[in-house]
Amino acid sequence: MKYIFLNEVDSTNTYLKREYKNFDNLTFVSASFQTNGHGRYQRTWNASEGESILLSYLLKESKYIENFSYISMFTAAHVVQYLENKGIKDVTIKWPNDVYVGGKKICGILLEGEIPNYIVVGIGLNINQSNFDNVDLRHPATSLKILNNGENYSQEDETKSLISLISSFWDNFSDDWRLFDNFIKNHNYLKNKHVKVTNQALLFEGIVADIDSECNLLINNGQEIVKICAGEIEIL
Ligand code: BT5
Repeated sequence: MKYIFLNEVDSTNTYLKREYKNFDNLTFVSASFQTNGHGRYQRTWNASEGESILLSYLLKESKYIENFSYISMFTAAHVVQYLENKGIKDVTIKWPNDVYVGGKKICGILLEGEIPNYIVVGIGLNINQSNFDNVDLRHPATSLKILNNGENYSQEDETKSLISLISSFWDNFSDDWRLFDNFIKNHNYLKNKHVKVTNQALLFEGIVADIDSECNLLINNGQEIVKICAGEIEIL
């Protein structure tokens, strides 16, 4: 495992995408500030300097790069563990790429890359932000500071603690990854919620039934259970 810290970068994801040929599997990059932090579909990821975990890691070994959904869900599951280890309650995974606390977004995950060559996994996690007034939010947001009565956190310490959880998971990765099945299912924010799926050509409504062992979202549309492997979910 290699860890690179940058004071400022356009985006830790973009940095690893540019440099992936020069780095090994499980290289982690974090930054104090991003000038072009982004989410999916070119959306902006907002984070003031020093107030967030802004972290990306590189996966290059083909045995890992099977499925975007697994990697996104495993990463989210580690963010959940990291938050629960800090005593935070009501932490859930909003399929496919967010972590929520008490129904508010605390973390977003972004996977980019070129299969089968590499995947970059980016994590933005709010630690010290206490005001989101100037942020164009699609969903309410929260941070560790808000949840912990105004306590400030060290960006460096928190980033290292999350890296240590994630890297030990991938170091010990084996076919037993299915042990995570229940953990992910039990933290499914969308379970039993009425949702709309907007997947480019696909557009329908239904009630979320579960997440299956391949990390697909299962939705009951009233006639059958439909399996969704990627896309945008809106709660109705
Ligand atoms: C995501 O996208 O949630 C993935 C965000 C990934 C950010 C990390 S930071 C390190 C790495 N480098 C990058 O450039 N990116 C990754 P999406 O599901 O598209 O959600 C984006 C939406 O989240 C925005 O349109 C806003 O509504 C909202 N948002 C922006 N900043 C936020 C924040 N700090 N906290 C909560 N929500 C935020």
